[in-house]
Amino acid sequence: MLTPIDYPISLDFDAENGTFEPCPQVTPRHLSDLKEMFSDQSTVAQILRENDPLIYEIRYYPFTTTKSDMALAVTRIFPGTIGNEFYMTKGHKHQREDQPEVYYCVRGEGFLLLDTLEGEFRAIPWRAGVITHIPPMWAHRVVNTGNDLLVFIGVFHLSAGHDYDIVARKGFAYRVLSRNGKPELIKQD
Ligand code: PAN
Ligand code: ZN
Repeated sequence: MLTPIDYPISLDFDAENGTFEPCPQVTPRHLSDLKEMFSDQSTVAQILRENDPLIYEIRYYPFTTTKSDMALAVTRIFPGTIGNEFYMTKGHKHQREDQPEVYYCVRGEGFLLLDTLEGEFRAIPWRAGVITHIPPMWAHRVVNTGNDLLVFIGVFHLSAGHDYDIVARKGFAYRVLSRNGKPELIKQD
C-alpha cells in the first residue's frame, strides 16, 4: 500500500542496475501482460506455451504530499526479441489531456517512440544521457535495441492516468524490428 508523505525525501539510486531504495512498489511486466502489442502472434503463443519471460520492470516512488502527486518511475527493459521485434514497453497515452512527462535514459540504447495516434509520429534515438520531454497527448513507448539492460527514469503526475487500450486498438505507426541484428523502423499496415 502506498502511503502519502509530506516531507522531503531522497532516494538512493543505482544507475547501473536501475534500482533505488527505499522502493515501495515494483511492477513486473511479463510477455503475457503485453502479448497483444507484439506483431508476431504465433511466436508469442509458442513462447507462452513454454514460459512467460520478464520483459521489463517498473519501480515507482509516489512523492505524494497533501498538495501534489508527482511520481518517479524507473523502468528496466531487458534485452531480447519476440520473433524479430525488440523488447519494448506496453506504451500508453495519459488519460488527462494536460499531462506531459519527462524521460531520462540512464543506460542502454534504443528508441523512444512518440505518436499522437492521429497521424504524427517521432522515433527518437535513445542512449544514456538523453532527456526527452513528452508533450501531453502523445502516446509513448520505449524499445530496447541493445544487447544489454536499458534503464530510464520517468517523472509524471499520478493524476495523469494511463490509457493502454487506445494503444492496443490503434498501435504505434512504426515498429522497431531486428534485421540482421540491426534495428529497423517498419511502418505498420
Ligand atoms: C512510465 C511507464 C513505464 C512502463 O512510468 O509507465 O515506463 O511503461 P508502460 O506503462 O507503458 O507499461 C510512464 O510513462 N508513466 O507515465
Ligand atoms: Zn507516461
